[in-house]
Amino acid sequence: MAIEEKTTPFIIKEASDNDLDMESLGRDLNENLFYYLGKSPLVATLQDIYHAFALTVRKRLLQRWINTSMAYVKQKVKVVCYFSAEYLPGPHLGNNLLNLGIFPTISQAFARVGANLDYFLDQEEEPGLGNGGLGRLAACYLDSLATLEIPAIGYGLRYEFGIFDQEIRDGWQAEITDKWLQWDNPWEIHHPEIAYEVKLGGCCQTHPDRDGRLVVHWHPERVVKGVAYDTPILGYNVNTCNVLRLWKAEAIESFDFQAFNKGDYYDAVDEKLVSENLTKVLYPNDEPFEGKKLRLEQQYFLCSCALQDMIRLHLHFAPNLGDFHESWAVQLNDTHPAISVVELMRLLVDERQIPWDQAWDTTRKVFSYTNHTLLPEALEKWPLPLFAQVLPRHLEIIFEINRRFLDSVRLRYPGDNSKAARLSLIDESGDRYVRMAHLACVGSHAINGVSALHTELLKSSTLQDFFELWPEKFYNITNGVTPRRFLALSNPRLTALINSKIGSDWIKDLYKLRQLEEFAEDPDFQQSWREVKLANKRQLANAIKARTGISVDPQSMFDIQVKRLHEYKRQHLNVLHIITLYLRLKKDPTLEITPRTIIFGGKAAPGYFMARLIIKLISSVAEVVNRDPDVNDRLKVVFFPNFNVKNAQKIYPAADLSQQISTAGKEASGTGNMKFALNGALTIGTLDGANVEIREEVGPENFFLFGHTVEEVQYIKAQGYNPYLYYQSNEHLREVIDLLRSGFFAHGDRDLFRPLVESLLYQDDYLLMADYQSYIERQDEAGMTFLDKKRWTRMSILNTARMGKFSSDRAIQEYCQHIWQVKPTFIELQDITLEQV
Ligand code: NBX
Repeated sequence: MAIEEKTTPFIIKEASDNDLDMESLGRDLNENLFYYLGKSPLVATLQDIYHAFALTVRKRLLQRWINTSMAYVKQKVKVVCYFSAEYLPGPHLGNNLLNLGIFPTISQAFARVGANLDYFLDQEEEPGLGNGGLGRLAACYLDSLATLEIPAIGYGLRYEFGIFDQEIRDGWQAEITDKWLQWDNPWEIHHPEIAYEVKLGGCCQTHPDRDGRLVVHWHPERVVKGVAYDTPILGYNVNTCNVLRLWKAEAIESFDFQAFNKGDYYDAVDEKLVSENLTKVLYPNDEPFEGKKLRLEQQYFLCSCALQDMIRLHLHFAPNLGDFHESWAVQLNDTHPAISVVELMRLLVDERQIPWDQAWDTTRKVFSYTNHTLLPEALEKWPLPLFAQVLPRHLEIIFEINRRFLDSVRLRYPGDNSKAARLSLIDESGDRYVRMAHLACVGSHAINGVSALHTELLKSSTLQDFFELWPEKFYNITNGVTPRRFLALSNPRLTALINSKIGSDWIKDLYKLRQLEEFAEDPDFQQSWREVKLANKRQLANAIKARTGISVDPQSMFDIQVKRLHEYKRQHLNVLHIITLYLRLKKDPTLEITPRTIIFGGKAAPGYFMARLIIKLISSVAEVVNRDPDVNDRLKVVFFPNFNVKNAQKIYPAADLSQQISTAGKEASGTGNMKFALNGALTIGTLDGANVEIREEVGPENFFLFGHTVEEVQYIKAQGYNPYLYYQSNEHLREVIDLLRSGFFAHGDRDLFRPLVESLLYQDDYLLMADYQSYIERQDEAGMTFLDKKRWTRMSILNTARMGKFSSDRAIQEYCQHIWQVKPTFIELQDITLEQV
């Protein structure tokens, strides 16, 4: 940053609108190339230019960020802290150009010198600091918070290795270590001066203090240092620039020379390695829950660093912590950061001697909790011995919270011991566990689900006892996605077409897309709409060819399912449909069908055998179908490797049909469903998660619905579900299963897919067999509808036009109003002098 001595001692230059003109951008780009990277344009690589350019843009963000943080401090605003163990922000450069409003000018400037901006954007390694929907939601929410000018900090972990890169080898998933930091990360600012000590393990002792009060001392087994790395998060078309603050674990002393002299060199190095291990790697399992000690340590490390940071910031400007809850609202992104409820109590009670009741009142006012799953196997519960080993003091505090909580429960439900046992923070039905969802509920003033259906199910099943106890604490806030990244940035063609009709206000107010409805039947508009889709499909077809070698026809229907691999998401139901179509073509090679390209993408948790096997199944079916002359290119199957944010931005805009086919009651919300529909894809889906609301918004006539409802699923299971009966009674289903188990797709190997087939025939927890027939019927209808170009295009336009509700801006406004009680703060861009600081 250019700091120059002038009349006042220091002035940060160019903190005004003219920092976005081409001259100043060009000058900074050259300077960064020369003086930061030490390169001349003659020898600079694409990566060098990307880097110099990123630094040029970052400078503009920092100017806005400093203005923003100073305004927050001066106006003593309430700040939202989003606590999340995962973030999937995607590449930053393109998004920052968009939000600064300079994407078109930059793109043209590159074109003028014969360069394609996309090549430079492509250089960026995305931070894969999350598994899937939950981490991406956190990133969408940071974008909306900044765009809505809400003071906010995202707190998370700076994993050195994020989610693995996926390759497909011989049809199987191979995991490659993610190296997102290998070229240095120009977006982050390392703050070694913002660091906190985090204690782990050991034991606790109680001593009287000078006044005779009992004080607890925690004697940890080890202490790790958390260091801040900040990434600026700029809003769209505003000066608000918030921050994503990620913590890296380091050893307390970076190198212990004394130990070296004493001959303990390896111990000293060991200590460093053990400490740094804490934030080495993201756990690549979404669900089910796995009780690993290092993961508990990671969770606690995040919470302790974040809360210590908030307390430091608070005490910078306030005399004490008495009004802490008036200045901060913390959202817990699932239970991963739920230990922060206990950590805040410890910091207030043990470290600042605040009376328990006051501390508890503050804590409950500060926290609120979002639940993202109903799957019982995904709920976090830590074995007591493990918990005691890592966080001995926290366990004591949990016992005390629980004692007081259960006392109040007993008063409310006299004599109902089973109620108390069900609500308890400790599961004592067998081995003892700490139930993190219960801790989050008790320690929060608000609890929310992520779609209307999910919230209803939370209230009637997973958190039923809590709902009965505190109905006023429950809210639904249906998820949303940012229209900036997932339409304006990723689909420039559609954006230009929409803008030509209704202007660009929809980027900040997605309900404005409704104005497109009046053009839904306009032949010229329809024609342009189809041309845009076709161009996007061509682009994806090229990427598919480059990544997989498979040629696909852009005129065919692009029928896409991209999301984490999971049995409940039923990618294998999609495969049953492919085999059904294949068999039809084999029986009658002259059959007229709608040509389809069925595209899959998504990662499987490395230890999830069935999910990995489903990837192998998709690849194996693809191998047979794609080269069978009887099929004659009318059916193509593609597994697009390494589905991440960057690839997603190419995929959503090219979809005709979006597959959202989870078993009803299993997908909390889904957000891919929203991204597809926003880009004009029609959905084939079940009444699950946010599909229900998407269908309501777009109209049932513009949505291909199939499958059993939640109530029907419950009923079928209660009756004693027998999937084998469906196999026996449905001839087509039987042919599909028989072909699968004959070894036809496995070079004659009858064993390869046996686990899948047997699970379907004899277990079928996710009701594929029960939903098969209605799925096939709706797929047939989708295929027929696609041939009616006018009708399809109308439906597609109406899907986009009616997506207003699914903007993350709407979701964040609801959080602000109902849960956080925070308001926007307008940020003016001005020069800053050191005197002001
Ligand atoms: O959160 C997802 C849900 O499955 C989606 O339905 C929902 O739309 C999305 C956002 O609300 N959950 C999810 O992505 N979970 C994880 O990624 C996860 C990560 C780590 C972990 C457990 C779950 N230990």
